[in-house]
Amino acid sequence: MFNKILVANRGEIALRVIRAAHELGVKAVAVYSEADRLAPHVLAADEAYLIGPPPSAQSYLRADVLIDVAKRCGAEAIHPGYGFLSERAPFIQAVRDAGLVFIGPSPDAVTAMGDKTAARARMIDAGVPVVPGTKEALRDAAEARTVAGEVGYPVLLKAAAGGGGKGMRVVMTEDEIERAFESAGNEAQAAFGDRSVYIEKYLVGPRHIEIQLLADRHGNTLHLGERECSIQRRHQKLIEEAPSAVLTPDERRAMGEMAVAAARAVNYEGAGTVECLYQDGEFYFLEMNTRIQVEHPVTELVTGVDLVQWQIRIAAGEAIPFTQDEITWEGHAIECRITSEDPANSFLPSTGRIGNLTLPSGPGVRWDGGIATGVEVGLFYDPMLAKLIVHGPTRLEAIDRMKRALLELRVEGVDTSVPFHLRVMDEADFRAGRLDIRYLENHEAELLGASVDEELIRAAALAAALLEEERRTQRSVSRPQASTSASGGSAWRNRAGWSRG
Ligand code: MV4
Repeated sequence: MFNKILVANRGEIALRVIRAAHELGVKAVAVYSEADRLAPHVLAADEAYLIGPPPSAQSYLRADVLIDVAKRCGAEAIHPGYGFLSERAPFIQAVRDAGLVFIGPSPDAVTAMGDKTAARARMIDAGVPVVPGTKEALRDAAEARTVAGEVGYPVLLKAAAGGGGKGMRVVMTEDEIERAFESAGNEAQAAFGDRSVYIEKYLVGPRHIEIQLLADRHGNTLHLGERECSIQRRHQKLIEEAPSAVLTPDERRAMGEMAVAAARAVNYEGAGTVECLYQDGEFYFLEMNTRIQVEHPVTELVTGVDLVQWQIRIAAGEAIPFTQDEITWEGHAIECRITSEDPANSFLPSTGRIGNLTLPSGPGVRWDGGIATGVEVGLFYDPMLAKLIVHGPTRLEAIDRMKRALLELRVEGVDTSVPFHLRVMDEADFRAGRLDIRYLENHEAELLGASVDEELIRAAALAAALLEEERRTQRSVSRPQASTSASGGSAWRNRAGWSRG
């Protein structure tokens, strides 16, 4: 096992990796930008190094600086988290060239999956089902017209270098195909410096279901089941769960075996995810994410497998000691991404200094956060502040547990997505498991309007504050120490002091 690793990330995922390292007896080194001097990941690490000004291009994306820090502090490996440098093959190669271990897959595997047409071709060769369409990029608009005619409308044009929806165009009828080919190409060129696009049959209203994988360098490639990720807005997931409400054990096995075949086809190592579209019992490979994903905790809660620990163990050369048959799924887990965005205002990013923070806890509740009181939330980084994850015996119990936890959570100082999540937990289609990738668009009116829930939260918070205040006064009469140990003046601080006393 390593003695020390460098965590090349920030926020909740940096903390998550630091925690996994510490549980393995590994020292964790943080890096931070000038905007993150007071960030929780800096405090949690054994050492921390300033790497540059707030913009990511001058800090968290500085491959050279990160490798230099790792070498100087004596770290043997680098964990990239997600985003930033996590899926950049040249960075992985540079880490290796510096004599360090990249905690993740090989640069070849990342490159193979990064080019979407190349990945599709490889998957077809490996017998993995893909959506009907072209194996290669289209040469010109005329070819687009021919192929679209063969595949049958509606079709979807996708950027070969893409992913995440950029350079994508739905084409409903033949008269739109040439214009769409040009505009998809232009967008792909602007976003990825590569105008290649290809065609797939457009599926209307599928679910987005993905399979978690773990692979070591001793020939073990296992799947840990699926996550249902259909609740998203503009390709940003908002709520994820495991297992999916619809998969049968046979479908889970089939999808898992498909994902394992996909990983084996690129000699995959580490934790990875195969994203699929699922409709009417059929599933199709979409792309593979060659990193740990934001939503990994729901899989951890239902399988009991610590994915981040295994990333580190696998990178250190360990073999996975359990078999596919030993992976079992228990109960139901749900994750809500808590973002600094105002759902009542089209998810407008909200900025400010985090004030009082009351975190949910109790049975089946997990908080993977990257914020603390006093931390400034700006616009330099992703608006995701934290993830609230719950686990319960059944899906409905998990939903009601999530409601309870969301009502316990109080984040002062910025607007958050919490009111949105509360509404989803009460929404009939969600509760019935009737989900597809159009869920949010189809429920916009109920989920994003003027906020009744906020009133409820405020009323509940006020009631709780009054109750705490009353308890505090009573307690200070019977046990005077209690009131002096509670340092701040607010009822919320006293609440923490009380629960610990
Ligand atoms: C599709 C599709 C329908 N049919 N492909 C969106 C991002 C990229 N990763 C793939 N995406 C899609 N590909 C075919 N042939 C619909 C989407 C899609 C989507 C997929 C997953 C999650 C959310 C989505 C939202 C809109 C469209």
